[in-house]
Amino acid sequence: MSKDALLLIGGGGHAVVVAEAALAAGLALAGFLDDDDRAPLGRDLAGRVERLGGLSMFDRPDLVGEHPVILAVGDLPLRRRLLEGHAFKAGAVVHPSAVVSASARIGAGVFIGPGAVVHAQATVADHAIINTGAVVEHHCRVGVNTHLAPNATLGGEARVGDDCLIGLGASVLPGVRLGDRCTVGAGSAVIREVPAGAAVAGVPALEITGHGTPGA
Ligand code: JB2
Repeated sequence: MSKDALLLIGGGGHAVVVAEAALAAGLALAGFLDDDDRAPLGRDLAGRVERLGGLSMFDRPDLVGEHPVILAVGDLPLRRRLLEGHAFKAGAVVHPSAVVSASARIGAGVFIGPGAVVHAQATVADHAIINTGAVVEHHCRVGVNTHLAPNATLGGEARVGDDCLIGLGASVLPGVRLGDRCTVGAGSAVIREVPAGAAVAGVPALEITGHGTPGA
């Protein structure tokens, strides 16, 4: 197995999407880590990728030290926990149908899904997910471990902090800022600044409480 082959952390639905995108981009897969020996990835891509150990990177430090790694679970707090305390080389996956400006800055371990667009001078920080069909307009910043769910759109110069979830089809108007750990409900339109840790939903998006996970 080549040292360049990608190790996926997780074997659920998101991992299947990341693995297929990696293969479409011509990357080799080393395998995946998941506690569940019946995780969907092993079934859906049978013969092309196999489970090599439990979900924690501590389970296979040999593989984590040798291969580029991508977090392939969707749950943001879990992703953050998996990141903590590990030194590893992160590998990015960009689906070949995504459009990424030559002037955009793409961090380590980022996933950019089919049909997504990242425009001029945008920054996508480490371990962010720009999921299927999401749009990051010019001069935006997407924070570390932030997830733009499918078809979410950031207008030009919007800034989203770390560990945020921008839900399916949600829009953030140009220039609007969101702090760290925000959640935006599916289909929302965010028209003004959102403070760190807040959950907002609706058109226009208003702060909500007792929200569960409205985003994805
Ligand atoms: O504590 C845990 C945990 N420990 C192991 N929480 C969660 N959520 N998952 C854990 N796992 C492993 O991560 C499970 O064994 C499972 O194989 C994997 C999560 O897979 P699942 O298919 O449940 O979710 P996902 O993270 O791959 O996909 C979610 O996020 C995507 C972005 C789904 O909501 C998808 O619909 C979404 N597109």
